[in-house]
Amino acid sequence: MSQVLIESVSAVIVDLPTIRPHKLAMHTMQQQTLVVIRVRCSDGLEGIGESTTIGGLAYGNESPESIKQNIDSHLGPLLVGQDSANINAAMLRLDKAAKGNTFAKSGLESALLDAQGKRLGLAVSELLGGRVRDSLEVAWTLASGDTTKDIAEAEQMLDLRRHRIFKLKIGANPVSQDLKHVIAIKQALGERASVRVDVNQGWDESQAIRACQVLGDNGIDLIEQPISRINRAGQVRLNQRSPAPIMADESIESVEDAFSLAADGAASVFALKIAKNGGPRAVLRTAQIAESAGIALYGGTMLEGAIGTLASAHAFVTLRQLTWGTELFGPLLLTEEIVTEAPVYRDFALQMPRTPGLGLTLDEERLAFFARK
Ligand code: MUC
Ligand code: MG
Repeated sequence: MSQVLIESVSAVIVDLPTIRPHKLAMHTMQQQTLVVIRVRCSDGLEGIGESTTIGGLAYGNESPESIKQNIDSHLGPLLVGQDSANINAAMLRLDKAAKGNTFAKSGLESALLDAQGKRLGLAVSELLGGRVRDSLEVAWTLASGDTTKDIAEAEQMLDLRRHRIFKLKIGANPVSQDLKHVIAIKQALGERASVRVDVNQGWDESQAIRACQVLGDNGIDLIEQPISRINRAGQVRLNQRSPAPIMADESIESVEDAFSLAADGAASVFALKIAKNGGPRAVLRTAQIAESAGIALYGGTMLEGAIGTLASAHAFVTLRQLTWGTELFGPLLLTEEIVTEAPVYRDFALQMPRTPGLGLTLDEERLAFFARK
């Protein structure tokens, strides 16, 4: 078989409305911005990928605009003319020429996997070695900023059998106010739901010591990134003394970060995110580090739309154990879709397609409508 070459790479910024404002410690989202990547190959096939972050530069080192610019100017041209079926060689070429840029690389790796899956008639999870489950439990984030509204939203999700795990975004308000908010929600939901918090680095160690104790004593199951990713020694100390497990999220900006966190004993759970590792294959390297170190896994999100969500999910369904489930609810936070068939959520879980590639088709009209001009 003659080589199939990459003919073009393009990136388009897409702004989509959210069902409500989504309040995080560092940013309130009024909409979500996706970067949709298309890789066209000489056999006429196209792979699609997504590189999405939260709040411009509020969350990470890459913004939608920088992702597009770096793909257009640097990463895309490096791929054009390369063998589209050799994903190892393509990603190695990018890693040699470009430091970091894991969000941009993740969308490109996803698109290459999508194209290769379509070519071979295999779902991306099969390309990654094969799935060991067909669905993934999905948590919902309560982040309206209002305790009563959050409780009503959780009750609705339980009634619909859509979610029974809730993550509360805290860290922006005074600690005592946040703790009152969390305890009120846990008391309202009781044993019907798992309640967890994500502080998004909002506390310092002196605040976190007491807050983690209170959260653990009040039945909160998991505490995500309570303090700054920079304060490694503090994370190690908190991980030793918190009664509820500590999960690393922002602390992992690469596979190498995952290794050093594991070596230091800085968390007992890792949030896996394709965007922060450089793609669905890269995130599995972090998962392997965690598994070897006895660290539990959670399938994280950067609130991607359907493409990034399924790219993540295809990697996560290959994992032996996801003790803490996933939060792959991004498409449900959006009021609009840019694919012809939205991912299916049923019985508290995302149901995985078996169709070739990621299992998605772009809706060209809707994509053109929502693409930033
Ligand atoms: C984060 O920090 O985990 C994931 C879910 C959500 O609501 O925000 C994101 C980012
Ligand atoms: Mg987080």
